Amino acid sequence: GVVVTRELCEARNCCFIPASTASSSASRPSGKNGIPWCFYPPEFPSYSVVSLNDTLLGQKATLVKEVKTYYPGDILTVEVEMRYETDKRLLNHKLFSIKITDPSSSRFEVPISVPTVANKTESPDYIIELSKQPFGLVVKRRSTGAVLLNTTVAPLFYADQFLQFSTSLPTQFIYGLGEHRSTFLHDVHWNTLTMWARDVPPTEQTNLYGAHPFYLAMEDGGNAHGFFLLNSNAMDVVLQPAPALTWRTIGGILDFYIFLGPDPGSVVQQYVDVVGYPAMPVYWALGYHLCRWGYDTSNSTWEVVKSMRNYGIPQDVQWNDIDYMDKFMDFTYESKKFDTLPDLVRDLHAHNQRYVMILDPGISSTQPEGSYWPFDEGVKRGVFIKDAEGKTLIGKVWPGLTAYPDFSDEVTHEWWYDNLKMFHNKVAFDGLWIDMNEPSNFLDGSTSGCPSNNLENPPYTPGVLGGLLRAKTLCATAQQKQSIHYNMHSLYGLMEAKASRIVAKRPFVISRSTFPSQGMYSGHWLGDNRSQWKDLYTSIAGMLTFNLLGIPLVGADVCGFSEETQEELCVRWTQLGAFYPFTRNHNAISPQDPTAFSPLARTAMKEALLLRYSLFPVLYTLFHHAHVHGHTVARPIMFEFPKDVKAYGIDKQFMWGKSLLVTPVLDPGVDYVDGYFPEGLWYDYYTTCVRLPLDSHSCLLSLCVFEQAPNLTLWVSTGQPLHLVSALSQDGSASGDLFWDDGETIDTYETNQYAYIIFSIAQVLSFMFLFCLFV
Ligand SMILES: *[C@@H]1O[C@H](CO)[C@@H](O)[C@H](O)[C@H]1NC(C)=O
Ligand SMILES: *[C@@H]1O[C@H](CO)[C@@H](O)[C@H](O)[C@H]1NC(C)=O
Ligand SMILES: *[C@@H]1O[C@H](CO)[C@@H](O)[C@H](O)[C@H]1NC(C)=O
Ligand SMILES: *[C@@H]1O[C@H](CO)[C@@H](O)[C@H](O)[C@H]1NC(C)=O
Ligand SMILES: *[C@@H]1O[C@H](CO)[C@@H](O)[C@H](O)[C@H]1NC(C)=O
Ligand SMILES: CC(=O)N[C@H]1CO[C@H](CO)[C@@H](O)[C@@H]1O
Repeated sequence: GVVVTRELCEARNCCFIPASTASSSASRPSGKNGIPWCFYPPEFPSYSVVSLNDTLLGQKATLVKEVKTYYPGDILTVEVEMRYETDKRLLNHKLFSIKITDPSSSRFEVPISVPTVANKTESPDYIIELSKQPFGLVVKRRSTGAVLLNTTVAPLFYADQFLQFSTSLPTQFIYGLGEHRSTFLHDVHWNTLTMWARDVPPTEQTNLYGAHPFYLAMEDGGNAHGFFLLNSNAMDVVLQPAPALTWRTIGGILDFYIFLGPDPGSVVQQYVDVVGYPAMPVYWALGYHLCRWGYDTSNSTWEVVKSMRNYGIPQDVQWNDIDYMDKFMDFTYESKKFDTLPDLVRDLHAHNQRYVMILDPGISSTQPEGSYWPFDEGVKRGVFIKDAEGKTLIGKVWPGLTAYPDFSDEVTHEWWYDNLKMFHNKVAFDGLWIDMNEPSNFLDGSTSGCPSNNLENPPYTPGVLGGLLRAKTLCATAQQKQSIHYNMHSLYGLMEAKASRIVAKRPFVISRSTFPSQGMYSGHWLGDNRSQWKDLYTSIAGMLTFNLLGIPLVGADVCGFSEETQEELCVRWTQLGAFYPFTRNHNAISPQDPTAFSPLARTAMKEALLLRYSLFPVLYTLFHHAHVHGHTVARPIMFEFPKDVKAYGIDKQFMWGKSLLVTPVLDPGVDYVDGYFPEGLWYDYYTTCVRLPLDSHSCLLSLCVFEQAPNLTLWVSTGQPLHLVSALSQDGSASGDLFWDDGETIDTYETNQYAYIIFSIAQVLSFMFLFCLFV
């Protein structure tokens, strides 16, 4: 981080409070805990409102600043458009959005489609107060008066490469702001979260694979609100103990949304309504996935599959990492060591299992002309990202020197599709794992470096790992169809995922790099973690955060990716992983699939996976609600108990939906768990839930949870009878639901090819009535 000194601070006309003299009684946040504090004085040059007019959807203001600040490219006149949005759906009166632009020249805007609204709300849930001189905005919750946003605490900056505003926060309880490795609840004590997609093993205080400028906040009294800055440029989000938050981005515009909730689940729904609803996954996406970097041959990959079958351990999907490729080149397979790959895939299909392999964006650029169609054809069609001079930019990844497809261009999507189709004719894969799409580069920028200018070396560089925008990626000046890489960088994974959804049935894509709206196109795994107990624990926060970001199909590498796992850790991880929405065992060193361990461990893992398979109807129904209503699948306890402040920091337990609470073992050498149970009547799923066997022709029921007889694959399991597992509340009632369709046809909900069944039980005078409603 940047060292704050009196000189640096005062050079910017700011006030400085050294760490030692800071007084904790001051109302202004001061240099507590040895951290000095630099802030803008009230008289710092800022914008004033010079005109304010009503519009169809709200108001429009012109802001003018008289005096330039020290940032180059200061824009002295900006326009603010405030929209009091309403919508025919659930979001009525709950959304307020603001767009601040430069009226004299158009600036980069993130190319994702957000809903356009037609009408202005007449009775919003919020009150807006505009401060004219200096410009500032206060947003209050009408029902409680809580101040959700107050930007008058610091001046607005709107320079070409430096856009900043700050707000006080009504709470210390802030979540979201991915992708970072941290506890689920963020620390607001001088915590800078930098966003800029980056290939790096998950590390604290570091920008990771994806960028998600969205937070959810819990207010006093259990209300929740959300805030989304739709901006893809490199940025810092600085959490301060006041509590306060500063957004600092180096490009684009300021375009933000406030979601009024008022409960946390509704905030996520309102966010997802803006960025896009997650796709309904193909049913087998929810099965057990097995992968390894280091299967030397297709035969050894196959051996594991056969061994899993022999031991009766569920497995729906087998994967390969880059080992399968010929010299690590996309759309090839190593014909000697992986000679039987097409046969393996046929065998998987014959057993109702699936095959997924990795694809990296980098396309080898050094093969003899005429020998590697993907590159030759790509050059011909002009699909690759260009350097500042218009030549194909060359970087380096696993196959050596590579060019990078520009997925912001439709032409590239066609070329990508053609490649996939040709490869599919050889190896009939079922889904794609798109890795290295930050995009990752073993070099900084390109083989020939990058130009020296203000895009490569902006006046201010956020706290990105490596200190340079081009660190282990492409030059900021690289040219893409829709804009320069400086603007497009963190969108690469999103655009590649979009290009990769190309099959007739529901596509299966797992992406490392992600951006808001990614859930429409892919799931995500939490990256190259380690086989350590700490990584087991932090995976829960990662999973919960991505559910909050509208990407519910998420999980960590079960048993850990790097370093050697231990048997006990791997058992515990499989038990937790059985409750990841997406569960894949993957690693880089010795085999760590369930069959590699002792009979005791193997059996424990098998039981955990059978439990997951028996709960498939629950999980599948939760994904339906994510797809249609923007609900979370795995969710923090506080989503269901928003008034219970004790639940706000919990990230060692989580829930599936409303009624299933998971309390995993996260420490070595223990055979018990300490968990928190919010008020209510809780049943032990294993011992006290009532199981009523019902065949599939009867009325199907779901209350506490819903089970099916598990089997080796979900295809077989879903043909088994369903059981109702009921857990009644104190008054003897319970309810639940089930979504059921063919599991793979696209848009079954949208085209009415599904069954949706709602159940409720009421107990009157010791008779139990079962109600069943088919919708
Ligand atoms: C508001 O209206 C006035 C007078 O009609 C006009 O001069 C001004 O440009 C308008 N301002 C904005 C922000 O549209
Ligand atoms: C907008 O308002 C008009 C007129 O009051 C109404 O007919 C229309 O249905 C509204 N549209 C939406 C999306 O609410
Ligand atoms: C907003 O912040 C300013 C500056 O700290 C403060 O004077 C003002 O009272 C705040 N407004 C509200 C509504 O809290
Ligand atoms: C894989 O197994 C097949 C069938 O047993 C065999 O013909 C082939 O040689 C093996 N491939 C390798 C690389 O060992
Ligand atoms: C799968 O189903 C078959 C046939 O019903 C049964 O024999 C087998 O035991 C089941 N496997 C498991 C793991 O439950
Ligand atoms: C190989 C690998 O991914 N290991 C990394 C795991 O993460 C730590 C930091 O959290 C790195 O130091 C390791 O290199």
